[in-house]
Amino acid sequence: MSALSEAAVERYLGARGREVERALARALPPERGSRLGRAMRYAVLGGGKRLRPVLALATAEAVGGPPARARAMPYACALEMIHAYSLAHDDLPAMDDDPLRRGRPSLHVRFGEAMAILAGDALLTDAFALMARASSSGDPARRLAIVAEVARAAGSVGMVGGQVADLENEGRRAVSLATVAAIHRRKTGALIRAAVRVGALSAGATPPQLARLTSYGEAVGIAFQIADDILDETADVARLGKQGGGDRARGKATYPALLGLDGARSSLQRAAGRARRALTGFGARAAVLDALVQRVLARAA
Ligand code: GRG
Repeated sequence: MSALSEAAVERYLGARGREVERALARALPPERGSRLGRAMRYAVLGGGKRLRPVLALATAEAVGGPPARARAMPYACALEMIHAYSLAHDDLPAMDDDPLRRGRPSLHVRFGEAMAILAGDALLTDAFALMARASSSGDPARRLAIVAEVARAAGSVGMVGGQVADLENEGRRAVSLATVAAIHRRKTGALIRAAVRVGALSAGATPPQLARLTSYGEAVGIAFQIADDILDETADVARLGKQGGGDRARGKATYPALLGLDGARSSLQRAAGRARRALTGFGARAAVLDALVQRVLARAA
């Protein structure tokens, strides 16, 4: 696989990010329409790394080139709308009770609790409508497989189930590494895995390609979570001069809490290695997927 220069990766991610922003702005209800529409736009637009949609687009491109990337856009937007709903609901007083999101007041702080719940509900529902309407990927059976994939990743066996498991384990002593890994596989990993698989499915990946890309998506999901935990931990150490704020302070078991910072960094490296090895065989077309792994690593460096 030929490595991309830092500048080329920057250009690619910048271009994809702008495309995603434009497509999201079109997919959401208009700004002037209603307070609900404004709340939905506030939750989605104006922030966020857009990791999930960019993963979906870059995977589609790795399989089928730029035309496949364009066809994957409705699915990429739907994944980001679901991600935005999950963050809005996660910030609610009944969950993490977080007044800030992406450097701004959280949705419920800005629009009120009831509207934050309803805007999240509407984002989730509209995401499925967007995928159901996505005629660009042709074959209705393929579209149905994608919709089922996203439903599985977002629902009771995926993200929501993972969030429930996380809440149930809060404050418990001696949570094992296996439990933490299982929670994150569902809570954050499932949607990241789905982003990769949706990109692959929409581009018509062969079963062996899909299997390799699934391994990539699973390893990226793990790497992303470990990096997030490390960032949380090191930011707290820098800010508060002590170990463990963020999730750890809320009584949640994290990778650094279980493994120590060095152990978490080693696990992160191993997950990144698995992700990169899964791309063998895709050649230069997977250079962006490879660069995204490097990005995840760099965040926690
Ligand atoms: C409430 C149904 C429901 C689910 C919530 C994903 C999730 C489940 C909660 C998010 C809590 C959290 C902060 C998890 C850590 C990892 C994570 C998902 C961070 C946020 O994702 P990024 O970094 O966010 O991709 P941006 O803002 O860049 O989109």
